[in-house]
Amino acid sequence: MSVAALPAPVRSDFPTGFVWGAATAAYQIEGAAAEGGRSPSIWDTFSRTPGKVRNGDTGDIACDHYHRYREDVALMAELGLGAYRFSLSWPRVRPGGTGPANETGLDFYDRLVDELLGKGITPVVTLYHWDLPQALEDAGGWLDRETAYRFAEYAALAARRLGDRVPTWTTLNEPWCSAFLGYGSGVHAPGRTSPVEALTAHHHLLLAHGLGTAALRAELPSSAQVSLTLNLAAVRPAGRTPADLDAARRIDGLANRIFLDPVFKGSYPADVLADTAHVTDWGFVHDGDLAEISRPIDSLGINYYTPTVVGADDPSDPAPRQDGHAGEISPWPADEGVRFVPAEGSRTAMGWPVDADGLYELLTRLRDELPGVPLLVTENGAAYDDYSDPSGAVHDPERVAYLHGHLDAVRRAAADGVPVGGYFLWSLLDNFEWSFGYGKRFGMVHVDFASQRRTPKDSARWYAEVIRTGRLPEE
Ligand code: IFM
Repeated sequence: MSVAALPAPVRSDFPTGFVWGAATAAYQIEGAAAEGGRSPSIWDTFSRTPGKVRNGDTGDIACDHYHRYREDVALMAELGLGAYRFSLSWPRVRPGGTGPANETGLDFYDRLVDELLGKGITPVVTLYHWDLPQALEDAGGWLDRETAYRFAEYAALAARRLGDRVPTWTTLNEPWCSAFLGYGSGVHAPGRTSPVEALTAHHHLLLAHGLGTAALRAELPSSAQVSLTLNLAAVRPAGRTPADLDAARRIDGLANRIFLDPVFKGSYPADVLADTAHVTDWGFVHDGDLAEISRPIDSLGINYYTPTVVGADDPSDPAPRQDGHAGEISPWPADEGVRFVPAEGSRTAMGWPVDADGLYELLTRLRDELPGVPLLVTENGAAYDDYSDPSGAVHDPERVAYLHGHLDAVRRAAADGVPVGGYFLWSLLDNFEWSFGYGKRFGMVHVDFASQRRTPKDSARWYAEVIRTGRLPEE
């Protein structure tokens, strides 16, 4: 055989076995809020509270995925996804937060998992993506450490039913948001605004992660992977003055090290404890909690959208302090003296600056600080004001450019030795974007919420081609 007859070598830009996926969350897409025995969650309550969610939107119907999951899985298969990251609705699996599992709720996830596996798509389950059963909130929510024990029980019930077919389990999605937006700035459910409560909830969420990890290990086959997903921040100082550097240290502590240290080292960072000493004495940390929280996990999920630039506050500047989370009250406990500075660059429809280097910075930092911990990019994507043109097509060149830049950052990081094993685009579908309602479209598939018609945007076709070839096209 002549050399010329050999097939062209197939060379991927990404590591061997790289997982290509997309992500969603239960409350954002499922709908069927009152079906199959599901009880209300804190987001049902919050979205019904006047003024909390734009336009009064709720997740009652959302993308109606509960009824249309077959169509959605078929779309995933058409796009060539290798994995699908979705969350279970705690109030669907264990309505009211205590007692036996709701078999009807678990039946839905059974069907979804089987549908995925039937199409060769690996299910990746998140247990908590912010929809706490309202009954547990009424009993104290994340301010009560008992909630962490209820979470572990729920984890066990879910793993018992689905653990034979789901290889990867994530305890929590973005506990920073649950604690700091839910209890700090109040822009997320349950809508509380107290720095000490934000830190208390933070600790109890981490305790839930630790107890949940143990519960999962007890139920799952030894081959199963247990993970945690954090929205870590790529924190940059606005300038080089000591005050700017100190502001960056403080926010790095509250965004990153307040999670990474307890989970991977079994301790809270001394500087964070000192910075927050006027807020709390951290008496909610009990003996043994940090040993629970630091149980080994198999990988760390990273959600990245935009960098965080901070400097020293300038009291003479009348501009309101901003942190990109839509609230007037700061989500950060003990951020006195810190000013959030908009990063450079074009912005998405969320107003978030586009900066792919932040993802590279974050991934390489984790390579250096957590040697040997496998990483997954469990969310990355952008909202734009997409619309369907008269021919029915949805052209979203900005999203394609965003994805291209961020996937290139992942490619560069992998080439520089970061053990990053996969990428999950946020999101599969346009969906309920929390306090922004349906006004912000993150999907690679457009959803017409009146008709529930799904239309893959240009970005979906682009992503499918990247998956097929394993390569990023030339710009
Ligand atoms: O929609 C959210 C998701 O639920 C969690 N991560 C960020 C996304 C975009 O805001």
